[in-house]
Amino acid sequence: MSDLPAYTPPKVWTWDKANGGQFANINRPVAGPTNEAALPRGKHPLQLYSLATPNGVKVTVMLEELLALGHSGAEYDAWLIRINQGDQFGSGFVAVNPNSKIPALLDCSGPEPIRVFESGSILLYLAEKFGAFLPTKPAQRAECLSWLFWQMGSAPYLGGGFGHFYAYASTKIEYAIDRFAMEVKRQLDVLNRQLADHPYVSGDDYTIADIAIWPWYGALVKGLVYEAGEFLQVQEYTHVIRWADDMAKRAAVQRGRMVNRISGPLESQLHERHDASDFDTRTQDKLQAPT
Ligand SMILES: N[C@@H](CCC(=O)N[C@@H](CS)C(=O)NCC(=O)O)C(=O)O
Repeated sequence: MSDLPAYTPPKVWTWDKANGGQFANINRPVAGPTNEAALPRGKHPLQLYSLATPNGVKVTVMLEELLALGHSGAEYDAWLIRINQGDQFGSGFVAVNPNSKIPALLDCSGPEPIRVFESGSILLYLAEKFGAFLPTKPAQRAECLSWLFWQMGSAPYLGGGFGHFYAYASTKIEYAIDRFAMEVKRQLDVLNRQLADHPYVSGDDYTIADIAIWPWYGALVKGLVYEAGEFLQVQEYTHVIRWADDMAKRAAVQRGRMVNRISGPLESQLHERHDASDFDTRTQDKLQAPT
């Protein structure tokens, strides 16, 4: 049982600015821009404004996979949005995503730019635009979209629920950690059962469902998020681990996870990507090397 003092909510909630923990500078109860800041634009048809969190990595993996398939129209500029510094509240970013969260995409290939926000929506938009990684037969397409939307509905329990209370909250609340650990283990079991019978999440083909799910649940079973591998006993989910390992071997996945990455080994960090050659010449180990 928790020994925290009992809390009785007041009649009307008020914002205690100081109570935001390590996210105090970005959490607030209102939307909209806080400052004027235009977004940069590069030369490619697609402009991505992002950071290599699991939601951001989904999109850079998708773009690298499209390029690997030969879709030159998927060439992109990836600009870094430092969410801990509040870049997502600049007026330019809010114009592309009124929800002030990465990733956000601007498709400048047509007469007027098209904005796309929400990682699932971006994956679907790109899959439809290029006719790739989304099955065309109705049953397979429905299965793929079901898993894509499963991810979008499930990951907030993992990130905002389990991850927040287990790793980030300044006070460890047993009730909250129990509730979300149970749900995350249930989600892992859902995936494990599916992957026991199928090479990929939605069946025989590699799709946007795999691309959406891997950065969250693939990383989780490899013990890479929230240092929670032992706590959740992730080694039990053997089929998810097999699939995560297969995914990690893909060259496009390896490239995608480097883009907009600002932590980890310097050779894995490509803060901005404007050209395919940047992977060889502009990682942080190269940029920081003494000349
Ligand atoms: N449902 C959204 C979630 C995006 C999201 O939560 N992005 C986080 C980083 S992973 C963010 O930008 N947070 C900044 C903030 O909340 O101010 C999606 O899948 O695109």
